Parts: sequence; C-alpha cells; structure tokens
Amino acid sequence: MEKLVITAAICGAEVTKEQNPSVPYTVEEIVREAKSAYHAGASIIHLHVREDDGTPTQDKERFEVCIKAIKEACPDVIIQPSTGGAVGMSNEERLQPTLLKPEMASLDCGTCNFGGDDIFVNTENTIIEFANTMNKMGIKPELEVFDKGMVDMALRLHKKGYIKVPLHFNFVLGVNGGIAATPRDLVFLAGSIPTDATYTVTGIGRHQISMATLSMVMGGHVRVGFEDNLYLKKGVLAKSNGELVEKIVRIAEALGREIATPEEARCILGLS
Ligand code: KMH
Ligand code: ZN
Repeated sequence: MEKLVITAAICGAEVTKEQNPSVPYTVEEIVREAKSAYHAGASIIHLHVREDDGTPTQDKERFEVCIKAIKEACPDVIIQPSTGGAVGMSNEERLQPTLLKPEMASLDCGTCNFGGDDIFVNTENTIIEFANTMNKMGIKPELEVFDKGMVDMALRLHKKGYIKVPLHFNFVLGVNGGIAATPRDLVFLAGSIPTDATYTVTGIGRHQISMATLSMVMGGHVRVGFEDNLYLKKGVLAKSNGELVEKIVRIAEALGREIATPEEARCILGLS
C-alpha cells in the first residue's frame, strides 16, 4: 500500500485555549505545534492563523510571518493554508493566503450547517472563484468535503475544467451539519471518487482516531490535530498536536503502513 501522508491541522479557527491550553494563537505557539507534529511524522500542516488574542484571521501578513517561521523550523514540510477561514468571513478575506503562492490550499466544495446557527457558505460561484485563483497561482487544492454532494460538485467542476488532476480530497466526517462519522459513510465517499484520486480522512472529535484508522486500512491518508479534536483519549486532553500524530504513527506501524516523508508526500499528491 502507498505510504501514509499525515496532515496535522494544528490550530483551526474555532477551538480555544479555554478548551485546551495548548491550542496555539501566537506565532511562537503556532511554530511549536507545527514542529511537534512534523517531528512526530506529519508531512503537511493545514494552517489557520490567529491574532495573539485568539481571534481567527486570514490576514496575509500574519500568514506570511507564520509560514516563514514554520519553514525555518521544518524546512521541507508542506504548508497548506486554509481558504475556509472562519464562518462569516468574506471571500476576499479568505483568499488572502493564496497571494503567498503556497504549494497547497484548502478548497471547500459546498455550503453546510456548521453547528448552532452557523452556516459555512461556499456557493458554486465561490468555489469556481477559489479554484480559478488557485490555478492562476499554481496552488494544488485539497478538496474539502463535508457531505456527499460536495464530491459531486467537485467532480462536476473538474469536468468543466475548473479543478485539475490529480484530484486530492479531504473527507471531513462528523461536523454537526455534515456527513456522519460512520464506516458506511466513509466507504460511500471513498467509493464516489475516481480511482486515481487520493484522499485524506478527518474525523471530528471522538471520531478522529477511529476514522483515521479506517482510512489507513482502506488505503487513504489521514488528518489529525487540534482543529478537529482536542483529546488524546476520552477525558484526556492532548498536550500537543505531536501527541496526536504519534498516536497515528503507532497505529500505522501496527497496521504495516509506512509513513511518507514530505518529499514522498509531494510525489503521492502530484506536487511538483
Ligand atoms: N473553519 C471552518 C469554517 C478549511 O480550512 O478550508 C472552515 C474550515 C475549512 O476550517
Ligand atoms: Zn481548516
């Protein structure tokens, strides 16, 4: 089986230090968390950034400073800024990190409820605008899928020429408003994409490790980290993103799945 690409979503836009004191806000904290994940075996950092007080931001300068600092600490890691940002941000705000021409960026493939009164809005025209921007900047999109219709949207926009091969999906299961984190639903999603596409699996909250394990068995890749889950196990907060990556690496070893280096991840994902 292909080597395992581990993505660490170290920060997110929603989780707070009140929930887990290790959630990073400052540049130093973001670098600390990226480093811990990288040294544990992550080859991709899915990156959101915050103001020092924790407010989520898509500010270009803040991304620039964080990316530079992460690259100094983890020279070969793949950095994948979010273009999802936080619920309620404008498209222009969300697109700012693409100006830095990162290797990859997230491309959210549809609108969904996002818990409580929140709606994460990604209209068809928004997705096309974001895809066009990434094409222009030479950025590989990771196709974020929160529900099955988003796979169909991505495939339709691929057919129309907006999204280029090789396709790489991230199946996010367990958001309040998205597809449930069940084996049946993951098998359904994985069976709905072309056989030459790659995919990563993100299980939300308590589903993080079980969904990741299932993906490893199925031949998919995995994402872990504070953005999606704050606990190492029931009732025990993770001290770092690295601890979550270490747990995945132990399971991968038990399953006989080798871990991809960033260079190997570039090859698997078709990054130049
Ligand atoms: N924070 C969520 C509203 C992405 O990074 O592209 C959106 C999100 C997805 O996290
Ligand atoms: Zn994100």
